[in-house]
Amino acid sequence: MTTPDQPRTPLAGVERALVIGLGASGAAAARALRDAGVAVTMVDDRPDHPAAAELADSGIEVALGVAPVQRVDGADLVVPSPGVPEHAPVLVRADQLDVPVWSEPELGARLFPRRLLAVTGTNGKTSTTELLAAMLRAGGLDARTCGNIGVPFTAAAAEAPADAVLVAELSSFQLRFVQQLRPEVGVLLNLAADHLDWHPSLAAYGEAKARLWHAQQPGDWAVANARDPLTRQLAERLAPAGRAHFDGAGAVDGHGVGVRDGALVADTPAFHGRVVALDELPLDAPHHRANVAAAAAAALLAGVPADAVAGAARAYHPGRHRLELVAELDGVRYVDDSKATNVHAAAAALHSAPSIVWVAGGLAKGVDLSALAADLGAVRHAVLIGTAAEELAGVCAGAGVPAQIADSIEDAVVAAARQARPGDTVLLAPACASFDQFAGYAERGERFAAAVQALRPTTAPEGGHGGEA
Ligand code: UMA
Repeated sequence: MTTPDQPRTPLAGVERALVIGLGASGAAAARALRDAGVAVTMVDDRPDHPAAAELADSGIEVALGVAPVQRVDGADLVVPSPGVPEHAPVLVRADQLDVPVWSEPELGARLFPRRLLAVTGTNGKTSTTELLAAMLRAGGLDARTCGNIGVPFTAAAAEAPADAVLVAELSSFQLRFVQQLRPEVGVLLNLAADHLDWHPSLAAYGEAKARLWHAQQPGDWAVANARDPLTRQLAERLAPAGRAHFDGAGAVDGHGVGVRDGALVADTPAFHGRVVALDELPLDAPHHRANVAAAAAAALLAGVPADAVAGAARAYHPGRHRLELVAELDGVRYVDDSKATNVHAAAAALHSAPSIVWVAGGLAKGVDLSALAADLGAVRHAVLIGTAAEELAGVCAGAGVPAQIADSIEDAVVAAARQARPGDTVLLAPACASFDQFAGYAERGERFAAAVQALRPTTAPEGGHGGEA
């Protein structure tokens, strides 16, 4: 097996590879391996995957509905899709047989070396990745977002010209199986309980994320969250290169970007001083200020001029389903934060408005939801959906917050509208994954928004949102 110290041809010794999962990530890995002359077998738990025929026609062996563990023997490399948990028998077997396991970004980084900046964390990854790419583009670089954000790393890397910079959002699933992937700047935004149905423990989850820094060398930078002790400790323990910090609410010690006198202020080797005033940022929310500080630190450390960083920060609006205002009806704001798929993200959203009717629930992913009790201070009433509804009802009861359970997101919106008074925010911040009721968080957000729009003719004539039901 190659190591960072022995760069050889990227696929030396790999003649047969097993790729698990026919999704976006698996398909990108399989195509790149096939193009490099490797014999590829793809497997998927689903017996009827829609991508199977096209992949099989392109010279890849596809075996559906078979236990992947049976296919490890004889493989020189296993590339699991991110959804394959680290305790899956196929990965345990690969370990026993000493067959290397590379995530798809690890494969892409080896096959197509490019300048790379990477972002991970429990929450804020997508926004920070987008912000960072916008800052690099404002600085004149050809920055391309990829990874967990939606475009497989390998596909983006293969298409990127040699002078492009990849800005990768990487999940713990992807980072768990990296060895040589080496971002020149790697940002760890925050760490809170999530995905404990995939990782064996919170410690293992954190260590998977810290692999972002594993292959870094002198001159590279690890950027951690000054306010998050777990990320600071991981950087101190596991980051071998330079260390910097970000803080969206206070000053930082040493290198990084923090807040002083109402502005983001940087201390980096290339730039010291004021970057942008907080009141120039389009979204006034604590987590957004932290994301901008993190992206600014990474961009400045990568050599982007401060005026370009500031311009991009002023222009950036977070994407869909992230504290997105869907409508304002009779003085009630309806806000879609469907992207808040875990406790940490939902807690941040619950501090974004003074008086909230909270719509939450879904699939809890093995995480204890009781920590949310401390964040319900602004919640007047909760409407709960999905598999975790009962558990969340218990959390609300413990915190003295009235709650009810609804059968669907549509019913939940109607119930929430009945409870809301002028000045309230009806906030969809589920704290859970969506897969028990929806194809993904985007569909959940769209259905929330459609249900809000449907309120207009039906509830308004009854006096709608004006009174307590
Ligand atoms: N599969 C198996 N066995 C398993 C697990 C999965 O056969 O044990 C198969 C499934 O049947 C399915 C295929 O693998 O056919 C799907 O693979 P996948 O779920 O890993 O998803 P991809 O379509 O390849 O998308 C992945 C990421 N998905 C996950 O991490 C779950 C996408 O992130 C990412 O955008 C894409 O690669 C490109 O890099 C999504 C995500 O939900 C947005 N990420 C998680 C999150 O943000 O919380 C981490």
